[in-house]
Amino acid sequence: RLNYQYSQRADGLSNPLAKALLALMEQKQSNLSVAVDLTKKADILALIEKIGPFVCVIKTHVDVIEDFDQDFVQQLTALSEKHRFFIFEDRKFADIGNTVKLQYSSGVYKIASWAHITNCHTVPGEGIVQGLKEVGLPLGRGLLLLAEMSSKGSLATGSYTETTLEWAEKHSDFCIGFIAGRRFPNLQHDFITMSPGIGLDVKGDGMGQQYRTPHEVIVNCGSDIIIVGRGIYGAGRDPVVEAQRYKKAGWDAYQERLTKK
Ligand code: UP6
Repeated sequence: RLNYQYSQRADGLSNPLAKALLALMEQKQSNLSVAVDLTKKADILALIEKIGPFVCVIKTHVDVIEDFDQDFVQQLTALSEKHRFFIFEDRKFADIGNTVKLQYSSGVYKIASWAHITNCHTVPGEGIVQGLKEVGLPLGRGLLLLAEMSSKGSLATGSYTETTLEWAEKHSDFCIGFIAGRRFPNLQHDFITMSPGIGLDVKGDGMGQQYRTPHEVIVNCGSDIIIVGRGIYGAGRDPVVEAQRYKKAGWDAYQERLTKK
């Protein structure tokens, strides 16, 4: 499957959102997701307006937005339609099934009502996937399981990661893939692998984050989507220039992988 084009792989995934995402990546020639970790609504929307044309997924952390409101959701949704990208709320749910159902559907954010994709830790057990699925599947949403983390000293390794893969296989109607640093071989179903901790210029952030290049992650490790945050809009950077640079780096790496024997 490493040599398959994203669009060819769409047939092998059962979740309609996963199919649509793979098709969009091929159309936009982008495997770039930008992690928009800013705290003001206007700054976030202005950044997305600029970089929207270059991304397949915009990743949010809505709980850091100081002036979050329903208008933000409407504007974000309008931008996702205008520039054609999917919205991934990086909520990292981590509670029992019943609680995550409420956190996903209700409260201030009502994440399930607008985020195409969300994700969860598997530390509480399989019930977390069941709970989120009850809310998300009827809405046509997709879930990513955190199989690994990019940060130093992460405990998501070994048998933790292995069991996470089993649950994804079991719930492949709703689980579209993983947050991980590499593609996992020998799975029954095909999944989309999204990798954070991507940087072309620096190796870390002094708080445990570890950066690798798009080439390393896509070509050497078989991941599908690079997630880039501060590399795009960090101090002194021009987000449009950087978004194009990371888009090219990610797409060139994918092209190289397709030709790899
Ligand atoms: N993220 C990681 N590592 C993980 C999972 N998620 O960095 O294992 C998320 C962070 C942040 C983004 O929450 O939003 O990816 C990375 O941002 P950066 O490129 O600015 O480091």
